Amino acid sequence: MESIFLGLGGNVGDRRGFMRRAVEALSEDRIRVLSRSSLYASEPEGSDDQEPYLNAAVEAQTPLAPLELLRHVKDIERRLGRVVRGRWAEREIDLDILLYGARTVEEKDLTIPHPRLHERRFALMPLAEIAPEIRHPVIQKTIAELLRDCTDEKRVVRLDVEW
Ligand code: PH2
Ligand code: MG
Ligand code: MG
Repeated sequence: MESIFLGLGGNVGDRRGFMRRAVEALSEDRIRVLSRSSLYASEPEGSDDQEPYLNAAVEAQTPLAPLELLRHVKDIERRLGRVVRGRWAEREIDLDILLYGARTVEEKDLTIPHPRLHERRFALMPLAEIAPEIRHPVIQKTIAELLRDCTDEKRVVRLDVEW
């Protein structure tokens, strides 16, 4: 079965608790989490007056099709207590589908690979930790190469903590 990669992020409340509970919730039903990256602290992208984020990436397998997976992760965000705010607003927990095997998806509510993955150090750094050799199916570079070539200047720091 092909691997999927999810990006996790949040910058409100008990950030590490939300990240931990997100992985637990993912593992509960129809998703097998195979590996997870370290936690990363990152400067907020898109808005300067927000708290720093925690970010991470996980590798998983699932029988859910891409749009089913999207509904499923949105449901987990809701259950964990994500408050609905604007698009670039702060958030308790954000679960993004970064890659779904080598598939490309172009739907109204879902683009895979994630359209900003290659531009975001906070997404690439955790992903490169667990999947450096995976190739981006559109850009055709590996994740390690995308990270090497990434010009995003926002700071991202790997944290040496259990989670
Ligand atoms: N997510 C965003 C907007 N900005 N910045 C960081 N550092 N990490 C994020 O996960 C993030 C962001 C929208 O999803
Ligand atoms: Mg996001
Ligand atoms: Mg999202």
